[in-house]
Amino acid sequence: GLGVQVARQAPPAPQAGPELQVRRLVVAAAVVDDLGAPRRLLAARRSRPAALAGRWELPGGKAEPGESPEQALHRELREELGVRVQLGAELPAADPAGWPLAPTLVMRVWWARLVDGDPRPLEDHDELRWLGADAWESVDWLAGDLPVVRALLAAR
Ligand code: 9L3
Ligand code: MG
Repeated sequence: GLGVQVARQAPPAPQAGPELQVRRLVVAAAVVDDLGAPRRLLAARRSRPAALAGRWELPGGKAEPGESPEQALHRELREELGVRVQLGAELPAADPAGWPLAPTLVMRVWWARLVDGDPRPLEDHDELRWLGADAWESVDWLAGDLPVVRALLAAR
């Protein structure tokens, strides 16, 4: 034959419509005592909303429009815990967009270490706890945070 190749028709691109959901970005920190050899991990117990109260999470929150994820994380840790941190590497997620929390929320997580301030539960939390090396799974993590904590354990 002449070897003429006919490209297969590509499937039509999906149309943007009301079903196309943009996921909000949540950023969170694995605050540890030592970025090189993490032993203790900081866990924070949510006080609100009621549906999440009493469950533990990695501190953080929603990035605002115009903020980089790292800027958002520094702001959240200052507001929630009253601390300044140095960020280490991001914990890679299977989906480069981050760890799924909900249909409309995806979370990215960075290792971090304190550089200034003693963490205090200033908003949205009623208790903070340093989890020892063998106790990272010892609290009732939010469902979305549990796979993240397991990946932190595997990576540390
Ligand atoms: N969330 C889950 N795990 C986390 C963080 C920081 C946040 N480690 C969820 C809880 C809320 C939403 O993301 O549904 C937004 O978090 P925030 O802004 O209320 O802290
Ligand atoms: Mg928060």
